[in-house]
Amino acid sequence: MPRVVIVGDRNSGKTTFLGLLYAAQVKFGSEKADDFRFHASFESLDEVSGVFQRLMSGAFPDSATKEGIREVTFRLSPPRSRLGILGRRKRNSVSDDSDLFRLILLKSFEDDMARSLETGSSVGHMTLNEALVSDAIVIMVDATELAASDEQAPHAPMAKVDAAVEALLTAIQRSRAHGEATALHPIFVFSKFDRVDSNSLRLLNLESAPPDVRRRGPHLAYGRALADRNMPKTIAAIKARKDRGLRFEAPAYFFSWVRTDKAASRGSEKIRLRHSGAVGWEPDFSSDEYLAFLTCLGDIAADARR
Ligand SMILES: Nc1nc2c(ncn2[C@@H]2O[C@H](COP(=O)(O)OP(=O)(O)OP(=O)(O)O)[C@@H](O)[C@H]2O)c(=O)[nH]1
Ligand SMILES: [Mg+2]
Repeated sequence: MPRVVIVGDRNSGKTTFLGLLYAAQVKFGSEKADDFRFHASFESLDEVSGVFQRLMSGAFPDSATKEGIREVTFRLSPPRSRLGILGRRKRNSVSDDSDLFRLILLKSFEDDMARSLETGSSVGHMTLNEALVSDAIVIMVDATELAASDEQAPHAPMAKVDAAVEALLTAIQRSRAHGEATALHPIFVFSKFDRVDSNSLRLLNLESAPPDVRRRGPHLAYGRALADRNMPKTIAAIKARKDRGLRFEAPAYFFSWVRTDKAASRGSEKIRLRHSGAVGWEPDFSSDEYLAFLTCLGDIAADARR
């Protein structure tokens, strides 16, 4: 079962991401029934659908649900077109065409990493153990914290996250150095992109919004520019070539946003809903990016089977 570990700063949008992933499942599960099937497993369904229902009522996850979710299991069926090769394999049942994923949220990630960086001790056991055997690592980058000017560089809010992720990757690298060659897929997800500071984009001569995800080259270049500038240590760790053991694949980049309106109560935001043919209503979010993300996971699973 492919394992996907999600890491990110506190309040970086991890739970919202899971809720929107569920929304994407609802959307594509009904619009493209035969292309995409994504079911939250029974154990995690209540919690994830709880977050989803909250989003549908216009609210972000509350602190109660924030505490709850640690892990989500879901099933993802590859699009029919990709079943060509698989179809030739002997399969016991139809459901075998799909992949069961484990999405694991590393809760104590930031604290764990900070502690080990300060004290020079090794990374917390739990954190490492979960990440050790993962096939992909989703690095949640809060787009509202991207560097907006050059002066900020050494003290950028992102520097701490960068150092923490670098430390995690290095630890994974070390622990897998003597094992058989394996691959780990780094996936950057830039969250809250509706709230990105235009200065942090202008700093890198980037357009005010990422290119359509179907324009693969420009989309990749856009994500790469942001990660290179804001997560330099992590990128260096990914690029460091090793002769043996773990191999980091080229990173993938996705952008998450949801449209919001000012709510009546001060300071809070309300999620805007939009009409959607199949489901009626859904949050107004970057569903194309989520579909591409799910496709990316499908490819990773197909890779792992080979
Ligand atoms: N405008 C906007 N705000 C967002 C978005 N995603 C998250 N937020 C804001 O960020 C807050 C935190 O989001 P969560 O999804 O709870 O973040 P988290 O990483 O799960 O937080 P913890 O579990 O507490 O570490 C939300 O309450 C929203 O205010 C987004 O796409 N757009
Ligand atoms: Mg959360």
